[in-house]
Amino acid sequence: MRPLPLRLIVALQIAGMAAGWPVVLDAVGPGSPQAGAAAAPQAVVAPGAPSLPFPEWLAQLRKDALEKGISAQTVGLALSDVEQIPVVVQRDRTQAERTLSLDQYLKRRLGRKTVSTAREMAKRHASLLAKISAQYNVPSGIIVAIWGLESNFGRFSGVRPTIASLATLAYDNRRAAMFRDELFNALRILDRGDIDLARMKGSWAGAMGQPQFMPSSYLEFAEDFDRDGKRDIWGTPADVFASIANYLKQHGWTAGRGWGRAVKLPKGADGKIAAALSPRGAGCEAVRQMSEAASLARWHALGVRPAAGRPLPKSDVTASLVRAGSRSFLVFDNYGVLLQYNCAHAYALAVALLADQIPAARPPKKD
Ligand SMILES: [Ca+2]
Repeated sequence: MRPLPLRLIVALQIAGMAAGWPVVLDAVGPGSPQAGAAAAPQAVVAPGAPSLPFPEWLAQLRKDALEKGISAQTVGLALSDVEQIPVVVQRDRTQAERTLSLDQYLKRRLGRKTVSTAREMAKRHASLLAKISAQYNVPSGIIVAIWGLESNFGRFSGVRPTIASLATLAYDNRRAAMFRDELFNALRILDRGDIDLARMKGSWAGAMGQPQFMPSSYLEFAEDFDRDGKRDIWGTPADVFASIANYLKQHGWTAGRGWGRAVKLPKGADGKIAAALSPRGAGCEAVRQMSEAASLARWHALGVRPAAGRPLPKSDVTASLVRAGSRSFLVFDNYGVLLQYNCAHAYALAVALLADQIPAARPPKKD
């Protein structure tokens, strides 16, 4: 049996590091084909040459879109003058990366300024967040933390035109089928009138708006919370927060359970734990690295104790161990929901640890 993964290496794009937020965020998002900021270095597959010249390929795409029921108006508007964006393919191929330890990564992403901005934003939107949190049964702190990490609290959600980015990646051979599907999904969104072509922007890899939803996630999980008929994840806070909350709710967030706790392990615990519990072995990479779930009583028997403060809850919840750099965590099922937003421990822990520092939103008191 292999010991639990002892060290998680986090790859960060160099440009993203330099810019602080924006480029890191560029590729992060639920369902995003790039795990973005937290992606493990990825093998680059040399693509074959596209079989058709781009204009002919585009003509065929227009035909296919019409056959899929997308309106002639949308096809004409969105697919007439599309040009490839060379930098998109470049980003997809080269993904300049360097590795940071998870400790370094968390330190960078959870600086004092981020925490204070998160608290300020939670206060500013308290009334709305309280309402959404109650309706979807997702903590407001988690919503704010995801929003903050995905778009720097709404300040940056990507400048790439989504249709052109997806067309570029669909024409490229590396993952053509997946991006072609997402392109059709993006056209469906335009067809519904949720957003104008000019405002449909996001990351180079197609993740859109402040929650950084891929078009397929948008179609499934975006919400029109302010009921103006448009699911505006680009500029309407009510829709942005409710869409994030809905994504988590639909992926099984359980109210009142929290995400997990920082723990400390006794000396020499690794061998004992590795012998007792295997890594999960299935799911996305970050999930595979987690231990099997076990009862808190079992963890207690293995010598695992809370790192500080609150004791482990006395309940029948099960937890998995996540080893992250110098730190260890026992995580509950809700942590797995965060991994579904973006399957990387660096991301899920950043969200969880930021959320822990944001007081729950309460509606303002009425006089
Ligand atoms: Ca709306």
